[in-house]
Amino acid sequence: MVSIHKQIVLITGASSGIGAACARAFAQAGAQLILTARRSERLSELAQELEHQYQSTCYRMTLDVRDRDQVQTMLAQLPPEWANIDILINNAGLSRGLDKLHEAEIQDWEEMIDTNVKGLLYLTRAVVPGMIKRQQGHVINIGSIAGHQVYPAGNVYCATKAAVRSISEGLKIDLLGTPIRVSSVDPGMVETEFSQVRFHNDTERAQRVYQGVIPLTATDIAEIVLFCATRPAHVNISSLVVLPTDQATPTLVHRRQ
Ligand code: NDP
Ligand code: 8X3
Repeated sequence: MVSIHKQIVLITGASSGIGAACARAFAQAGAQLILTARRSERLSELAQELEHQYQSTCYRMTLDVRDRDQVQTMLAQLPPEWANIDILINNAGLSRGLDKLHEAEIQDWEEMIDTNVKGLLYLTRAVVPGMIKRQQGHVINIGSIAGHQVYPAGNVYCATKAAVRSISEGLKIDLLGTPIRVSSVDPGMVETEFSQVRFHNDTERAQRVYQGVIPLTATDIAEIVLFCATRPAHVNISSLVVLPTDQATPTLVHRRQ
């Protein structure tokens, strides 16, 4: 395991779920964290927790990844001691709705495409040139099983995660010959606020997603992301699909009564 002590790690979507779990795992490993999301109160609470528990140094950045100008400005205005980002974890993302394509809300598509694809691209475009200049860096994208297999009514969400998969592949190819690594961690069912967001705060429907199943936890994924980041420099975990044991495909799930 290679130390990431004092490395600067920018995590998008750190206010919840997998992003918050990554923040905890990387803080415990001694990294310095740039925590970003839209909900600033959540970021403040998390930063306080990490500062208290791990004596971490955190920089909070209230950021909507869909806002290209905001991404560019806020990244360009980072204080010099935070500007040299070593690890970018592109985690911010969401699904909206689970509807047949011809019946879905177009606004839901806009939100998914703007966040999962364009937001990830904006961050990557802003951060990677510095990595190339410094000849050091690692981009870790959170994809999904949905990027590998399409499921009924998953249409646009699956398309965004297939796009993430292609972007990870493309970036890896474009960075060949540099020491910069690109990894994609692609989970199946993880119990977070994901389904709550997907179903527009229909809590009962969200809970049914995980009924009778032992899903992955955000911490399970964070440990894997940390594993990717702590391999020796010549090792790149290129793409990794991780499912609960109770899940074989997006739709084949073993449920206990
Ligand atoms: P959560 O809903 O718990 O977390 C999503 C995070 O993304 C939040 O911190 C949210 O912060 C942030 N986010 C959403 N939209 C924006 C935006 N426009 N700008 C900035 N941040 C944003 O879900 P998960 O932790 O499960 O999701 C994290 C990633 O994992 C997503 O990319 C998701 O697609 C992926 N994934 C999830 C799986 C699951 O089963 N849970 C399985 C496979 C992949 P805020 O609202 O404060 O801005
Ligand atoms: C989240 C997992 O199967 O709901 O990406 O698409 S799934």
